[in-house]
Amino acid sequence: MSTAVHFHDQHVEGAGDSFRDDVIKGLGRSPKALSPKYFYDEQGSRLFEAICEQPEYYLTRTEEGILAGAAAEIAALVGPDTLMVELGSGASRKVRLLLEAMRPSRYLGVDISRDFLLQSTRRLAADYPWLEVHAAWGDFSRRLNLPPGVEGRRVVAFFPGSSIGNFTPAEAEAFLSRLRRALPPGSGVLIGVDLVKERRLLEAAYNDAAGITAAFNLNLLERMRHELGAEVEVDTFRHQAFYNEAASRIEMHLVSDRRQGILLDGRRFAFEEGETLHTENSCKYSVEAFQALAERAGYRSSAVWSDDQALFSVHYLSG
Ligand code: AVJ
Repeated sequence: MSTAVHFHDQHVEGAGDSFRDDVIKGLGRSPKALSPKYFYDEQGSRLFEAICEQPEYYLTRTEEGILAGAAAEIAALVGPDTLMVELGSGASRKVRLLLEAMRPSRYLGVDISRDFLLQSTRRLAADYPWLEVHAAWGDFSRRLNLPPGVEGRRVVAFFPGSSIGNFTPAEAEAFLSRLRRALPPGSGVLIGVDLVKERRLLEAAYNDAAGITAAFNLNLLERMRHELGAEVEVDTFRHQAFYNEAASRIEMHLVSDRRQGILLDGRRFAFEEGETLHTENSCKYSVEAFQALAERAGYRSSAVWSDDQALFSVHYLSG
């Protein structure tokens, strides 16, 4: 098997163009808000990898522990010779914990960050010469269809990291049900879901002492400057992350420390002192609440794994 990656260009318009449209829409809204998918330019993807290494950010290492411990069980449930599709594949690190046990015949990484995706899948192909590696550059929250030539097999969608938490519960249910209809019958979903827990632990994870999450959040403003030519003074905004208990979610915002405007395309988007741009929701679930959501989306919850402190969960959903 060759170690070349099969590349599929699935981005809809220029990624930069939808960024511009969504920034203009999001800054025009009240309250101001922007999708967290725009965190992940090259620099943002790198900062996210650094977040995963922070001592406060328990999610990554906990999920990796769960996957490593459950790999044989997962493999037995799923069976070999599948097409494994990783949504938001990033550095394609977690899938490595499963490949030897699961022995899928093909892997498709889908990510919005083009160069990062290519580098990661190339490394994967080099390290697993028996695996046919595909990379699809695109926004899976917009389109879910498999690229031509990669469809038509038993599919396991791998959606780790609690990225599902970026959707509200209603959006998550709609997304999962769309995913189920986009994949061939008999497909399953292996999905990581962060669990509801003490406020202190949750808030620490999104306010690391090294300031990496702050840099990740503020990088959105850097992107606006560099990619869109926006006039914005990045250091007049600060990172904010807190647990909204009523909504079971971490919210991230960029807070303006003064009354000011962001200038973009001849428009001025006014901020009051203390006004925020809402940049992310990261929803937390109980195991039962997530199983119920998955069932409403048409799935059967076949198995669930957790760590001994019940910080994080991994679910296998059958379609
Ligand atoms: C990749 C969406 C799961 O919500 O924990 C990390 C992103 N944001 N720190 C999360 C993130 C701030 C992460 N997800």
